[in-house]
Amino acid sequence: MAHSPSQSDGGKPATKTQKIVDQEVTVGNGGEYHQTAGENDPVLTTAQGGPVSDDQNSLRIGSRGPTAMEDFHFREKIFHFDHERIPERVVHARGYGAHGYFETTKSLANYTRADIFQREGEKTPVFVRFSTVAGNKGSGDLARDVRGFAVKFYTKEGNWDLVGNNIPVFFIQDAIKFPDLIHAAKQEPDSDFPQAQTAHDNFWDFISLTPESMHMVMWAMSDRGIPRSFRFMEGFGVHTFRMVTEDGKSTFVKFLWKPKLGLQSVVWNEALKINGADPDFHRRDLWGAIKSGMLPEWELHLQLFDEEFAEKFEFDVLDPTKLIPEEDVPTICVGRLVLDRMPDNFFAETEQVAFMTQNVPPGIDFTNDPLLQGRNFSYLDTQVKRLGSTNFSQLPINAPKCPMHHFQQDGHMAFKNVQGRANYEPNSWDEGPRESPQHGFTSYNAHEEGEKCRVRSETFADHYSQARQFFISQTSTEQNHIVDALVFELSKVEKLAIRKRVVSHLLNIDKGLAKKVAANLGLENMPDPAPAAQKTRDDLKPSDALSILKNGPGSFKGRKLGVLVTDGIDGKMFKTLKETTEAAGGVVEVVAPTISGVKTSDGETISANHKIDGGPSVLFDAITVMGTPENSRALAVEATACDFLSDAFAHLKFIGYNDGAVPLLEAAGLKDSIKKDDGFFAISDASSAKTFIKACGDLRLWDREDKVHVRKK
Ligand code: HDE
Repeated sequence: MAHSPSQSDGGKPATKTQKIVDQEVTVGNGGEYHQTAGENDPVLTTAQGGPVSDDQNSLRIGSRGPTAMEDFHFREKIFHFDHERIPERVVHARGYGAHGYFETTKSLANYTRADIFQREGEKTPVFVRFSTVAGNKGSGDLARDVRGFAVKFYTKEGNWDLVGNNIPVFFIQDAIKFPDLIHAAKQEPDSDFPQAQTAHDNFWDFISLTPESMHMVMWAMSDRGIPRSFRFMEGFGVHTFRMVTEDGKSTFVKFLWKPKLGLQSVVWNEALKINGADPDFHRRDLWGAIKSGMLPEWELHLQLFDEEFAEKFEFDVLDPTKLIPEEDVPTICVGRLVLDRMPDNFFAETEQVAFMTQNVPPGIDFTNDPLLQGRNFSYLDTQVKRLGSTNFSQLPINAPKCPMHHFQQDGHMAFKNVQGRANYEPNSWDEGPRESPQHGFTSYNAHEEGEKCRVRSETFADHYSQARQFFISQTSTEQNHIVDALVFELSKVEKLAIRKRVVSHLLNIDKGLAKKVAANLGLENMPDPAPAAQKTRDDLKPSDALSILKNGPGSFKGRKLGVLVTDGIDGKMFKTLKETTEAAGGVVEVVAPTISGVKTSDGETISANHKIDGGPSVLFDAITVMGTPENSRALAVEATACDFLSDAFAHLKFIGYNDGAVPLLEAAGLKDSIKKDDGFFAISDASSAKTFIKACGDLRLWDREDKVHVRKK
């Protein structure tokens, strides 16, 4: 059948959901494939609804002649394609989102009139978008970077956007510095590289000239900058907000999200390799978890405090480069966030979602944090630029789910407009909405007066004490990682003066840290400490909440075991290992020499998730290798199979193995380690499989690090 027109249904819009099926295709005269609509299939139409007969060939004059201008289907198709892109976000361009709900578990009626916090058990729909900050939309997920953690609550009193990060403090104290910070962090303007990384001169030049950034630099250089996945990271509202009651009483509040699965990050060399093996690692993780019913969950914690505490706290609660240690103001858990549904369409939802810090419901209010004040100005502007019309709030992902009545009208792409005669108020037509002093948003009645001035408050002047407190709160492993990260980044900085200037700040944080960084950079002369407005306090106590390793999971729940297999293995043992992993809440993925999988000794097929060169061990939290001696020897020739094992070892992972796999472990250079290293587990029965998976709950064997990594003391 050649060039047969599709069956027409008179241009009715398609009603059937599109699905991928094994369709019969016919080949046309010119060799092109046609899939024509059957009796019950939706008919392809133009955007105007006109049925399309041929979507493979444009209209032309003679089979080898010019294209006719009257081909409206071709014109419309190409025109629309040409306009598919919208500007990516100037920051946080790369992101991934999901739907879910927030359940209030503790009433806050004594602190706020916000409806969302009144009733225990109340569920509020949410959309959450996670992101990196500096990279472009197509950059890798494992960039060392801050992660955005933005939550849109569709409350009964309008949308509340809590637009936070996975780090509780920020680089700068005043929003006026934000363009400079971001310019410096992103690609350099002449070369347009490096993208999605801060390891370059411009960033460290700016940072070293901006001492207020030092606290956040410590966080970004810690393993917080390379989370294992969105599911294993915390979120923070950063600023101090207010909660306000019906009768106008205000309480300060900080918002914190704590993941139910505990905190986890990857190691840096692994991050570099994940970006190559699977740049969508974090996206795939969230997608896979939600689609398989392992719903990610966080608890919402609050730190509530009053003016009296704010007065006596050693730092200014309006300063976004400072946090309040949980030891000073313990957190209380007031709700849970569960993500249970991926968007139907990435662009419509995740790309077009518009978060704005100024979206707050009655009962939640701002403080004078100068960064928050600046953000409240910026976010509305950016949405108009990005989404192209003031009517972006009418898009389904942005529209409130509560009733909405206002007199805003018209503009580009308005599809909801005022009905009736009255489009203003007050009016005497007895039509339309009216303001409500009882229910409407009222600002906290703060008393403000002062001289107009461009100054930074003296109370913001201590830039190093909390940076030090963060550093001393880390385990020695985590401290070493901070050293390594600083050394990595500064080794990419070409100007020696900039490297030295950074070290001069580190001297104000911790002398040992500065010394190690200087030694590993090979700096011959230690610089003088940077001039400091205030001397670093050494009386701040370590805070356990600031460490990832002190807040790990202790179980393998939600994690992934990669099992490298060869033909001829014991199928029952594989099954036992899989069941043991799944019983602990983990997932098994199979890596095999070919994607069709392997045959067990019983002749059964174990299908593969990855061919060996596409499934490196960096994609897994722990690994097991199972083989027969002969097939292991044969596989040892494959370099990626050896990399699978040696990388897992270098990345401090727990390694399970059966006897038959030993030749492969030996080929990977791990012969001695099998016996000496505590991270190897021989798996031969249900009990040894259980012991192995239990050990995997520790996630890494940190003690191995000194054997695989050289660092000057
Ligand atoms: Fe943002 N930020 N930001 N930011 N921010 C944006 O809004 C801005 C800041 C954060 O998933 C932009 O829609 C200024 C702190 C997240 O869509 C823009 C300042 C924190 C997201 C903007 C800050 C954040 C953004 C870019 C300094 C943590 C992604 C696109 C005063 C508390 C939201 C957009 C999403 C996005 C401005 C600082 C978090 C330009 C001016 C501090 C998670 O409006």
